[in-house]
Amino acid sequence: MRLTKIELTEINLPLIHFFETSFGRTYERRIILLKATDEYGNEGWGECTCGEDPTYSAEWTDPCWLTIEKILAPMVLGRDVESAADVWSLMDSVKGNRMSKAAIETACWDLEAKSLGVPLGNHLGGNRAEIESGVSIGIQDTLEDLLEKIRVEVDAGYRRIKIKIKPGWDGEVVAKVREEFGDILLMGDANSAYSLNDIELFKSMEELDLMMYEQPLAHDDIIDHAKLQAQIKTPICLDESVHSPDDARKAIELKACKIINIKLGRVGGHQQAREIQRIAREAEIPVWCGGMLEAGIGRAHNIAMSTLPGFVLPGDVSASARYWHEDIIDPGVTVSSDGVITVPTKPGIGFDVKQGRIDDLTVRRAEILHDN
Ligand code: OSB
Ligand code: MG
Repeated sequence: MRLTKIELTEINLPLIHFFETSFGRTYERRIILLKATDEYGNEGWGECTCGEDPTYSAEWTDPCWLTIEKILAPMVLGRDVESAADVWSLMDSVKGNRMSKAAIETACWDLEAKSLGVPLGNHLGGNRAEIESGVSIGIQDTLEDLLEKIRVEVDAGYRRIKIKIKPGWDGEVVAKVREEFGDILLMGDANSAYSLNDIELFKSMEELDLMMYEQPLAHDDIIDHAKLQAQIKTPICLDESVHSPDDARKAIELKACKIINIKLGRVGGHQQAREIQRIAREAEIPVWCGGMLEAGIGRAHNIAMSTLPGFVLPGDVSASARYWHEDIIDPGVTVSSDGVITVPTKPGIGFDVKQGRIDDLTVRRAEILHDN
């Protein structure tokens, strides 16, 4: 594979409903889309999953744009690699910046799968025809709002409900949800809002039978999570702390978690995600696919990744209509009344990209060519 052109497009896409985590609220996404073209004119799409500000991770829209345009695209363009699986290694000398790298790397996987005429999930080594879908529900203004939101999603058939927690919106809220909805699959995501000083809170919530506590402690921590996990039965799931296959190996060795959330952007693309999935599977650690409020291209990549064998728990990949009035792919992602997404069977990401919709939402573009 040899890329000849990388096109960047920033779109601004308002969310139907704000999304609030322990670090703040998002009303409108600023999303970088990436189109890669090879020497034969094959094309592939990727989406940079960074946030609008550096609160979930250090990466955010403006520096990601520059990093792709000035650093990563020139490293990849014109270079010959055997396959998409080797694109990661072209960017090896750059530290961090995994969401930026993933935007390029995932586009190369789409391009390659399309040029071979196979669905991306199969090309990655996955074989599921459908994936189980869960929802992530942000912090709401009132408990009533939260219960109402959960009711809608439970009635829609979603297989698992995740709610965001933070100090002041935790034990009592989770207890009310449990009381109202009985034995649904329920979990809490803290986005690193707590410390080891809160250990009594996590112990007191044990009786609420959460499937897992997602990233309770610091975004860059593994060791304190191991200390917490040693004192509670509820599984800890790491999100923010696992960037690489080595991070996953260390977290598993130290018993810092019993479950891992894999996000394509956070880990740097499909090759890294596959590797983390393999390591977790060997250690019998279940993984699931997280979400970053992606538009359709990112959502489609998440669906493909979720077909890999280690993805045994329902993920955060849910219907486009929960987020957008109109998605940038056709059709939008839909979820059946029994909570599954049918994996598309067309080549590559398996959805058509709506160029007209993207044009309407575009605020800037850049084209990076290989000049030799
Ligand atoms: O921690 O999983 C997270 C959204 C933005 C940043 C971090 C997270 C999330 C979600 C939303 O939980 C998942 C989704 O619906 O895309
Ligand atoms: Mg999370």
